[in-house]
Amino acid sequence: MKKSLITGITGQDGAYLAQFLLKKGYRVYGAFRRSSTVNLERLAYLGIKEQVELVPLDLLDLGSIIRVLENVQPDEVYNLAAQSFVAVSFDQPVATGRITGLGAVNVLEAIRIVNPKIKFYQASSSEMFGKVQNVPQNEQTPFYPRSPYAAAKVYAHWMTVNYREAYGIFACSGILFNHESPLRGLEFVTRKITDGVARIKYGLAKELRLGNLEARRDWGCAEDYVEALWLMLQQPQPDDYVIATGEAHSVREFAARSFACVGLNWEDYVVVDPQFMRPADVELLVGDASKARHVLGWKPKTTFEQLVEMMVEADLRRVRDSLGVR
Ligand code: NDP
Ligand code: GDR
Repeated sequence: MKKSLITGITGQDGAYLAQFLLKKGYRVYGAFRRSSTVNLERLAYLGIKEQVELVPLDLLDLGSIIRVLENVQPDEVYNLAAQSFVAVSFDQPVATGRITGLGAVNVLEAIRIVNPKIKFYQASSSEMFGKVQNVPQNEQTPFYPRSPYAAAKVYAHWMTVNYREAYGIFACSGILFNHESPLRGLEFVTRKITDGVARIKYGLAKELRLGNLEARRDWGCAEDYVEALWLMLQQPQPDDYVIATGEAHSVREFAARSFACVGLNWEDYVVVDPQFMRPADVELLVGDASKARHVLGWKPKTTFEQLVEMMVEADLRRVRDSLGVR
C-alpha cells in the first residue's frame, strides 16, 4: 500500500486530495498544525475523518517535519500548507514569507535529509504571474508577483526546481489557477458570494460587501484539480504544469450568476466597500493547461456555470439546515 503525506490537511485541497488518494488505495497521513481546536470539518464533510491518519507538523519547524517523515516514510509528500489568503499577506508579509515561502523549503530539506527518494509536490499558484497581461499564461510565462503571498510562492516554486536539479529529487510544481468548491474558505470571494446569497435568501443578511468587481479569474473546480496533483507524481520525470480551465470571468459575473440562481438581481444587494480592495490587485488571470492535457491526460470536468450552481446549492442547504427550515 502506497503512503502519502499531505500538509494542509485541514484546508480545501487537503480534504479533496485525501478523498482522491483514499479512493486510489493509498494510506493517507494528514499533517495538521497543533492549535487549541483543530479544524477537521472538511474531512468530516467528506466522510473521511476516520480514514485519514493525523500527524502533527508545523511548516515552520524543520524538526517536526523530519520526525514525521522518519515515522511515516511516505512515498509521496503533497505540500499544500500555506498562509494562502492574498489579502492577509499584505498585513502579515513576514509570516506569509516564512510559512508560504520558507515552509516549503523546510519540507524539501527534510526530504533531502530523511530520504531523497520521496516524491514532492509543491502547491504553486497562478498568482505568481500577477501583473503579466499576455494571456493565457503557461509554463513559459515569466512571473511578476503582485503581493507578499505571490512573491513567497515564487520563492518556493524556484526552490522546488532547484532541489530537483541540484539533488535529483522528484519534485513537481503545480501552477494552479483558482479552484473553488463548497469547502472553500469563507474569506475567498467565490464562497463569500455564495454564502452571502444563501444568507440573503433566508433573511439573515440584507447586503453583500465586496471589493474589486472587475478582477477576472480562471475559476475551476477543486475536486477536478486534485487529480492533476497525483498525475504529476506518477510521470516518469518530474516537471511543472499549469492547471486551469482556460476561461476567465469577472467577480461581477460570479456575483450576478450566483444571485440569479435564487432569482435575485445582484445589483440590489452588492455594495462595493473599499475595505476589501487590495493595495495591489491582479486584474486578469487565465491559464493555458495544454501541457497538462497532452502529458498528463488531464482536463477540467466542471464548467463555470456548474461550479457556481453547485456552490450556491451547497450554501443554501447549509443555511437551511442551520435554521431548521424544510
Ligand atoms: P487553505 O487556506 O484552505 O488551506 C491551507 C492549509 O495550510 C490549512 O490546512 C492550514 O492549516 C495550513 N497551514 C497554514 N500554516 C501552516 C503551518 N505553519 N504549518 C502547517 N500547516 C499550515 O488552502 P487551499 O486548500 O485552498 O490551497 C492549498 C494550497 O494550494 C495552498 O498552498 C494555496 O496557497 C495553494 N493554492 C491554492 C489555490 C486555490 O485556488 N485554492 C490556487 C493555487 C494555489 P490551519 O487549518 O491550521 O490554518
Ligand atoms: P485570490 O482569491 O486572491 O485570487 O487567491 P480571492 O477569492 O481572495 O480573490 C479573487 C479576486 O476577487 C477580488 N475581490 C475580493 N476578494 C475577496 N477575498 N473578498 C472580497 O470581498 C472581494 N471583492 C473582490 C480580489 O480583489 C481578487 O482580485 C486565491 C487563493 O486561493 C490563493 O491561495 C491562490 O494562490 C489563488 O487563488 C490562485
